[in-house]
Amino acid sequence: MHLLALATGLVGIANAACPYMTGEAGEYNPHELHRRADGGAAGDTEEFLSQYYLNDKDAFLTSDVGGPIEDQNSLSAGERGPTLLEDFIFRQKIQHFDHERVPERAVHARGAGAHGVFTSYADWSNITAASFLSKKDKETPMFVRFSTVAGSRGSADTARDVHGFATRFYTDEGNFDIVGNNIPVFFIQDAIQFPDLIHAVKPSGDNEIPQAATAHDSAWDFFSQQPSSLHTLLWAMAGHGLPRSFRNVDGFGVHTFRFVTDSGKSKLVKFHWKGLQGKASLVWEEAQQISGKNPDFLRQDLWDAIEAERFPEWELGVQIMDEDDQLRFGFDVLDPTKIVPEEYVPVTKLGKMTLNRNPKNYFAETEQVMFQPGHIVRGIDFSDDPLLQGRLFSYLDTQLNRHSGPNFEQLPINQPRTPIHNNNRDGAGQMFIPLNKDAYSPNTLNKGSPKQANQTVGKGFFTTPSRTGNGKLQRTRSSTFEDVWSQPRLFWNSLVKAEKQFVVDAMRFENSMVVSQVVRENVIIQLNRISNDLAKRVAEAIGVDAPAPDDSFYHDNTTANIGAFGQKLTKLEGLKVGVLGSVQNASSLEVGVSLAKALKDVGVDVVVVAERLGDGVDQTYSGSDAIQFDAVVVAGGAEGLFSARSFTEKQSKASSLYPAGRPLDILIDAFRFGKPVGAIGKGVDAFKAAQVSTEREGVYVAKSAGDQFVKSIKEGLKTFKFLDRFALDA
Ligand code: HDE
Repeated sequence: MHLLALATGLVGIANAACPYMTGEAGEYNPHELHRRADGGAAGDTEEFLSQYYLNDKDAFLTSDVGGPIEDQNSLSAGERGPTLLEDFIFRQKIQHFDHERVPERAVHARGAGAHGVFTSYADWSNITAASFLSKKDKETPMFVRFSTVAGSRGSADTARDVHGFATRFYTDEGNFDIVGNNIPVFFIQDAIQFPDLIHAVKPSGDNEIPQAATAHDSAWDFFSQQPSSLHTLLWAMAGHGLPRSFRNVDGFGVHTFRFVTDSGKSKLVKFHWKGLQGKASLVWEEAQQISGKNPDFLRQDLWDAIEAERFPEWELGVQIMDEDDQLRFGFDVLDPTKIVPEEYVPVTKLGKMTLNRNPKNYFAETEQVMFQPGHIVRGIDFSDDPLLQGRLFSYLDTQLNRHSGPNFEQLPINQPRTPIHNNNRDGAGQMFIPLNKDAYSPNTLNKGSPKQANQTVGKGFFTTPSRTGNGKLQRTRSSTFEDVWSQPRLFWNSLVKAEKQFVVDAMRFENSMVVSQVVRENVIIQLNRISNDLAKRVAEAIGVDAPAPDDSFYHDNTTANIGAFGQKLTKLEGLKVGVLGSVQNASSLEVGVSLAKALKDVGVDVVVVAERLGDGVDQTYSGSDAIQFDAVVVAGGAEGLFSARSFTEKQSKASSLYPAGRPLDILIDAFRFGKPVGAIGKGVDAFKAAQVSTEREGVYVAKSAGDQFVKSIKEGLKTFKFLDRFALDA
């Protein structure tokens, strides 16, 4: 085995003045933008898409071909007779309905989209000719779709899964997509294995169980037979699989790409989206409850944040490496199961993306957007990563299946904001009316147009001049891809104790669903190559003997910036504090009012919960659970609702407006899910009933909701999860 040459005690390299940033460059000859019928430039996505908006305000109902209709009843022969085939209104309506669905995405079927804008921090023309990076403050419209991978379109947002982070730049030189994930590595190294991975992870072939979950035999059978999956698996189990919000994830291009300058110089790059909100994840118990009670948890959060103009932001960064660096770090940078530790190559921030507008129509935009790793622009090029190479075929191919023809790039959400001129013709759903009857090249009859561009004339796309390809044809995995255990161990070594526990807990849960003893044993064999501690702790819970350590696999290296927990949030916008009050005591509801005022400046919403709606109550106990809040405060005056649960006749009567014990459940769950909790005045009695010590970290008690209390709650929200609440293995 070829072990990583990672030095121990990696030292962070300050991301100081960037060596690649240059001053303002001259104008970059942007291609002409699409023009609207009224002559206005449509660089802005909304302005462009608004050409296609269909507004039904104050209009008559019409057929698909424009005739006004009245279609509330079908046409029948006689009042009680059969419906007539002649009824074109009926036929059109039903036929359209029958064809409303397109195939959902084979993977990443469930997602949520948003429009935004990218702003370049500088002129980056010394590292790439990409025009959207050619000038400081240059703006480029964007569309982004976040997703889960395994679940079908109707599954839940908070299934434990890798999350898609697909971004499109509508640049003035065509569309550029970074179709990435919230985890920087992938399960396999060669695209030919993708169907195997997905068949293993998706529900069983006979009964389609379980939905959106890897907790079943086939998934773990594959993972244990294909150990290249271990690194990604660890990231997913550690918390990155359960983000609190799409706004709290980072994104990664995963593969190594290339930047190419106008003069043909190239560098290898890895793309990163670094969230300016900070990372936050859920814990498993919490995520499971959310899946049942609010399957739309993540899409709702994104939608609400944008509606409230709390626009989430990410910085686009790149790790920049020389062409000669491909094997320099002790692993192959073309291997998509590897990160390049930031200690080796820091991330250079190129610009910022702000998501600032919700789609108008889910199907037309979010469902029909078609990302492709093959959508690249001049100045960006591929690498020979075999996973990327395969994706270049798959995404194009799958679009043909989803949209029954080759014209899907003409859909409004997919159209580039640059004019399209080529000799592609016809096909289902052609939206343009091509005027050039001589659709071939070379031609003289249309004066040679559309003309071929090249690197200088027309500024055409060009491949990195230094790229070469030769060698014997062979079906082999590169020997430089062999070591698939060192980096999972690097990841494991770098987690804090509670995160390690989450990984252990997740593996115990998932494998406890695995029926085959052989599969469970194989899983432990692989985990033992990462860490004997991990393997033993999981083995103990799943009926497998503890393995002996295998020192030939182990090292003590660590790296920074890989955890999902333990870093403070940088923005609190859109987080929710639940104030548990009672309509029997008006002053308890007042606590909500004063907290709402005090937390407004940081964009935190306060939700007042009581027995029934009205009088300043936002939600009832019957409709509330701890999962809806990022912090919970018990207001003085509501303590009477928190008697220890006894199910006496008296208590059932007292709580007939909501399930017995609900207020106490909210407090206990909030505490055990690691959230900040607090009490005002007599509200502290609730903590006695909950048997929670007010001495614990993240538990705040005060006489009134004054400045000190508010400060504590804000600090608690920044910490987000109090990791001491989770029991660790001895
Ligand atoms: Fe995908 N992937 N993928 N994938 N992927 C799809 O394309 C595929 C991979 C990713 O929001 C599909 O339009 C293959 C890595 C995202 O619309 C499909 C391989 C990464 C999305 C497909 C991979 C991704 C997809 C399904 C192995 C992170 C959702 C429908 C070679 C870098 C995009 C579709 C959206 C979607 C194939 C591996 C991310 C079937 C063959 C690695 C974010 O074409």
